[in-house]
Amino acid sequence: MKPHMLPHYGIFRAFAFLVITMVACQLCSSAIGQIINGGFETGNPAGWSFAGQATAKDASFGVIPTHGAYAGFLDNTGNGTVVAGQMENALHLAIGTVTNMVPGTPTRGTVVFQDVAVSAGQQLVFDWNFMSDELDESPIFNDYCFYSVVGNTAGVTNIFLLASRNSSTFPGSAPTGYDGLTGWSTTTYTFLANDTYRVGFGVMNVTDSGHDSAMMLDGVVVPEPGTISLGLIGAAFCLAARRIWGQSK
Ligand SMILES: [Ca+2]
Ligand SMILES: [Ca+2]
Repeated sequence: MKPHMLPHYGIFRAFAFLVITMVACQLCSSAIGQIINGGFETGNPAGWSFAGQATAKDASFGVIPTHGAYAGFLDNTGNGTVVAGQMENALHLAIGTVTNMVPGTPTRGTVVFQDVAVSAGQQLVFDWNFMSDELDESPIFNDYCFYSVVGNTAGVTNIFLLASRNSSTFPGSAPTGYDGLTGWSTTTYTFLANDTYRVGFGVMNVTDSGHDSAMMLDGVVVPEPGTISLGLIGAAFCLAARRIWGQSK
């Protein structure tokens, strides 16, 4: 290479690095899912789709949110609730999936859900809390709450019981109108394949449609892959670019 070409070549290489890095970052960010309003800090379920009755509560309700001022609140009693089949349709679950989670006949409740595009190895993390007005009633009223993860293309269909009137302990101080509260727990789910998943949360009445139970949600996130991973990807692109431009000299 002639000496007088060097300044232009250096600028061209720097520009090429910049473009490649920007494209790499764009590719990474487009593969990273984000839960919208996972902490319900709008004071309502904005960003969430739902079937049933969903709102948000602040500490004045009697339960302190784990992240910020509000937590999501899913109700299983009231005219706005839906039957199991409507929940299953909303969450892309097979008919009978919600119905068969616990012994007894589920009646009505609420689900909230979002679709999120993730890479294999990313995690869903959320805080939940279950309260019930059934603890001094018969065990046949086995109200429960659950979450589900259903892949768009990868054939993943998961539903998990989180708590029920009969299987959980209720050491927490319950808000007015409820007999007991499980207290907050953090649950983590790891996605095993790249895909878009419908992530759902639900609370259900059993045997009758009265004596309210409710599920609270807060801090629902799918954290981005670690900055170390992004750094490694960036370094790999830089090395590749150096080799390409190095060979072209
Ligand atoms: Ca919150
Ligand atoms: Ca009930």
